[in-house]
Amino acid sequence: MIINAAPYNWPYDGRMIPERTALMIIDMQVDFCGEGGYVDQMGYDLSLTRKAITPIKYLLKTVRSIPGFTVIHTREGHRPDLSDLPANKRWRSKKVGAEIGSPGPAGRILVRGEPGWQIVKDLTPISSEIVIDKPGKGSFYATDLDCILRMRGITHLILTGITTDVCVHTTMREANDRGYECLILEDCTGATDFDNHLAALKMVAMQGGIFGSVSSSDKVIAVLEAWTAENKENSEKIEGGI
Ligand code: C5J
Repeated sequence: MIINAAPYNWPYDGRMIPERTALMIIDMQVDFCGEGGYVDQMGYDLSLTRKAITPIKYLLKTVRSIPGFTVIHTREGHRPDLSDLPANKRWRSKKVGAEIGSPGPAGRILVRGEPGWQIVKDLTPISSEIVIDKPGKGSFYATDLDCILRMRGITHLILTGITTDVCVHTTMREANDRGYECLILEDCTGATDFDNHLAALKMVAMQGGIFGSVSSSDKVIAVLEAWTAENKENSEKIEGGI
């Protein structure tokens, strides 16, 4: 399987193998795209981050139908006692009117277990999917993500979620440095500023794909559906003794 992408068709090695690929859905939490959450409290336009929900939902439906494909959700958040919250992160959030740990309409901001920290209903993980809780922007920092990926033999990552310029980008950079082959989907990501979303995608594509390649969910879905149909046809032929 090869996905039409820019600046190069993905992956570089010409073969996307479901068992070696993970769909990463980063921080699709109420705090980042829901009313009363962290991003809303900071006064940003929620439609810019919410736009990723529907395309991810359709992609997730397709991916869930493919045996062996790993799905990983991440959640940014801190312990209720805030013992994993750096003082500067807290100070900055207070400065913009959304202090991490303080009470808000969606519960304590960016605190684990609170309503705002939950993944939005449309993308609720199912029991076979992995959920990574992270205190930082990158999904590799202070988590067991790398260990889980290596145990499963995963070498290729499809990145979706929010925000394009912060947690998705940080994760993509971390993954790229660890040798994972990354694809980011422009319609399945979003930022608190549209120009930053575009700039983040542009950054990926520089220098021949400095962090990987860029595509969209329709292209991935089309390839996965064609692969499923072909597999079905082949297994029918085997069953029919052809
Ligand atoms: C931010 C994130 N922007 N998930 N977090 O603070 O991108």
